Amino acid sequence: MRTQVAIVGAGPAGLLLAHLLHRAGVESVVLESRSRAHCEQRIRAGVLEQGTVDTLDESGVADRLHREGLVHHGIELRFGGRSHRLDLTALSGGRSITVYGQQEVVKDLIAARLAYGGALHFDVAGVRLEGIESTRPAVHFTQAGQAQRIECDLIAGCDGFHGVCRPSIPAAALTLHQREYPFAWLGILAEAAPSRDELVYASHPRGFALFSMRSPRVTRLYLQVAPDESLDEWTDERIWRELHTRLEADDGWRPNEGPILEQGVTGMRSFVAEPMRHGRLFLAGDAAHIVPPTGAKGLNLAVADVRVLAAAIAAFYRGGSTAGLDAYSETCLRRVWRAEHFSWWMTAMLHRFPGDDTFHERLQRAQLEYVVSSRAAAASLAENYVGLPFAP
Ligand code: RFL
Ligand code: PHB
Repeated sequence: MRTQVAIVGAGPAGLLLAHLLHRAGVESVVLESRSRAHCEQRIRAGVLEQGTVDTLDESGVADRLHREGLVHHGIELRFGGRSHRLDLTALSGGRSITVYGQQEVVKDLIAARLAYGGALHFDVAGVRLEGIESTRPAVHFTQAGQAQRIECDLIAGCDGFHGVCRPSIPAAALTLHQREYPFAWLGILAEAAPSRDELVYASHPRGFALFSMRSPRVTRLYLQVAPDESLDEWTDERIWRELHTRLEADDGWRPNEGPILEQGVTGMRSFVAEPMRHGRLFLAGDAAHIVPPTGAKGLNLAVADVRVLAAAIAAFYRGGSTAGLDAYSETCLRRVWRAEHFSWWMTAMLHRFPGDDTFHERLQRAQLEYVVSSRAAAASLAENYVGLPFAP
C-alpha cells in the first residue's frame, strides 16, 4: 500500500487531520487500534472553544454541532458558600464556548470520512513505524491477522498519550516536561436534566467539584478524589451527597439527581514532549501533550495542532516547501505552553492539595476573590477559557 500521509489514531486529532487533508487534496490512511463503536462511545471532553467550532464549521462538519450543541456565554465559580458568574462573552469581546460531547465530534468526523470513501481502518494491531528519519517512511500493522505495510511521505502520530508514535522517537531526541497531581477526578454521567444552563466550578474545603452537561437531558459531574481512588468505595448515594455538599452555596441551587449511566476515575497530569516532530513523524494532540481537564483544553489543543499541521502539509504538496513543516513544532508549542499554564493555574486555584496549610488556602481564596472582583483578572480567565485566537 502507498499513501501520502499515514495517520495513526482515530481520535479527534487523527480524524480531523484526515478530513482537512482531504479538503486540501492530500490523500491519507487512518489506522485505529480500537473498534468504531469504542471510538464513538468513549466519554471524554465536552467543551469546545469558539475556534474549535469555527474550524469544524469551515470544514463542513458542524451541521449537527450547530443543531445539538449548547452555546454557553458564561461559567460560574463557587467558593466560600457564594456563587459568582463570569460573563465569558462580555469579557472576551464576544466569544463563547459550545458544549458538545467529544464522541459526537468523533461520530461526525467518522461519518464525513466514510461518506467520501476515505481510508479509515479500525481494529488494527501491532502498529510499528519504519524509517521516520528517512524520506520514505512506512507503517506496519496487522488487520484481521494479515500483515500490512503502508509506504508514505509523512506520518502523523495522533495516537494519544499511550500510543506507539512518541515512543518511536529516540529518547535522546525528546525533552519531556511533566507534573503529576496528587488527586484524580471521579466523573459521572447522569440521566438528569441539567438544573442550570452553565458550567459550575466549585472550590470547597472537601475538594473540587464540577457541574457540566451533555444535552438537555444528561448532566455530567466530577468530584476531586484521591489519585488511587477505588470506585468500589463510592455508592451512588455517596456520590450525590458529596456533589451536593461541594456544589452547595447560599442560593440553594443543587444539581438534579438521576440514574448514573457511566462513571470513571481519571488521573490528572501535565505533560509536554518537545519537539513535536522527528524527521518525517509529526505528533499531534495527546500524543504530544496532556493537560489536566480543569481548563477544558485537551481536545481544543488537538484541533489547534492539526490545523497547523494540515496547512503545513498542504503547502508542502503544493509547492514542495518544507517551511511550514519545519516551523510546525515551534508554532504549536507556543499555544500548547499557554494552555499548559492556564490548565495548571485553574487546577492549582480550585483543588485541595494534600498537606495544604492555612497559608496556601488563604492564597487560593485571595486568587479566587480577585478573579471574580477584578475585570482584568476575569478577562484573563475568560480569554483563555474561550480560547485565544489562532495565529494568522
Ligand atoms: P485520543 O482521543 O486519545 O485519540 C487517540 C486515538 O489513537 C488510538 N490509538 C492507536 N491507534 C493505532 N495504534 C495504536 N498503537 C494506538 N494507540 C492509541 C486510540 O484508540 C484513540 O482512538 O487523542 P487526540 O485525538 O489527541 O484527542 C485528545 C482528546 O481526546 C483529549 O485531549 C480530551 O479528551 C481531554 N479532555 C478534555 N478536553 C477538552 O478540550 N475539553 C474538555 O472538557 C475535556 N474534558 C478530557 C476531559 C479528558 C478526560 N479524560 C478521560 C482523559 C475530561 C476527561 C475526563
Ligand atoms: C466536561 O463536560 O466533561 C468537562 C467540562 C469542563 C471541564 C472538564 C470537563 O473543565
